Amino acid sequence: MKKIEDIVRQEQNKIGAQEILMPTIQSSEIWKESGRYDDYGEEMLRIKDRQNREMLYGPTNEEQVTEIFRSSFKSYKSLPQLLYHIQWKFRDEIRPRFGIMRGREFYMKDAYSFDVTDEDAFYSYNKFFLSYLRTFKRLSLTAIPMAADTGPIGGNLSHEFIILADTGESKIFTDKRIFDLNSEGTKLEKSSLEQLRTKYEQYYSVTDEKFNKDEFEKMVTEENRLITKGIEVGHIFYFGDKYSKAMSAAVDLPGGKKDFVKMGSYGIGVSRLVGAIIEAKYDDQNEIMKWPLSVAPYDIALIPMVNKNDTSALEKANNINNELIKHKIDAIIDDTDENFSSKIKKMNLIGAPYQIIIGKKSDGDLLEFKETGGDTQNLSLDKIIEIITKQKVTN
Ligand code: 5CA
Repeated sequence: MKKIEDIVRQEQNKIGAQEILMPTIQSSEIWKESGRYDDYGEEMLRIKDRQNREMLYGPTNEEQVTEIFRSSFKSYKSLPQLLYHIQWKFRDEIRPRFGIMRGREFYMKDAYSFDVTDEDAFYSYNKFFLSYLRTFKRLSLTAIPMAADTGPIGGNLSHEFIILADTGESKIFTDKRIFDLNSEGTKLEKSSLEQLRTKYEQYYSVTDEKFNKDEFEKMVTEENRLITKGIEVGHIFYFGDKYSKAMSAAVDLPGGKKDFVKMGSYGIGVSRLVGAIIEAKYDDQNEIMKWPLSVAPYDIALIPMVNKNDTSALEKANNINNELIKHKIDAIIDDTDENFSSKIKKMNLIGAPYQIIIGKKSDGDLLEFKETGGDTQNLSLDKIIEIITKQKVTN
């Protein structure tokens, strides 16, 4: 999860967002100001401190960040501001399911944008749109932006980023051709970002709350229609001055007037992504989980044949590991004396994307190397290091 978090962070930084860290426990006062203290209902975990003040465990941070903004920024000259944090959230979900996929406590990246005009705010929205496509691509996922409902966050412009999975909880209606698109060549400039949005929005692609049968049939020819299920890994919203007006977050404009700032919010389910990647990458027929190298718990598994009387293969594994460390390749060594086939089974599930198998007769320079689930090749350690290093660079 920390590796996923790092990629999410890097892609936020690339669009100019700044990292902050807001607390998990919030005061009810700001939620009363926005009007959501009552609206949020049973999903909010409410607690009291020793002075009997009403507090809550944050399910999201629109109010908290608006509070920080209004006490820190007074002028249009400080805008835009793109602020994010990566922090635990709590929602007392009616139906927590599938472990980390829908947990009550979960880890989220949430970002918030502040602009003077709607036009600037859409530019900010589109920056996140691009950064989400880039983030999910680096996690080796195809996440499709779909027009979505805004629910308790509010506003009228919103996209969910969804990856296809039979176990997913979101029902989606889409034009298959959207899967052929990507964000390559898009620049962090207004017109290039607008083109990116237009490119995606030319194809019908919605979640069930937005589904309209007539529109779907009119816009998508029969052979391109896809009705399936997916996992929501990200969700972005534009809601203008919904919070800034209610909470008086205004800035001075050039002519001396003041105006409420225009805001959006942008979430990625960091802990949910761990489960989503497993759903996308697990091969249940062969019982093999191959993590994308960018977030794999280990780059490579070393699987030596070990028994009490002969530890030579284990020694060899240790020597290989020392060499790998020099090249910043992170290995896990299975040093147990279990039988070989159960070791392989276990390592196939742990999911390092590469394996080296070190049997009894494994002397000489060539090693039994394979991509997890692939065919064995006999290669020198130098060659193996070269292959993995090259893969790491492209990630
Ligand atoms: N304030 C907005 C954007 S920052 C917000 O909270 N959006 S959200 O409700 O859509 O959540 C953002 C992402 O968090 C979702 O796309 C989803 O990937 C993840 N998420 C939401 N609820 C849960 C949950 N109960 N368990 C795991 N992940 C969740």
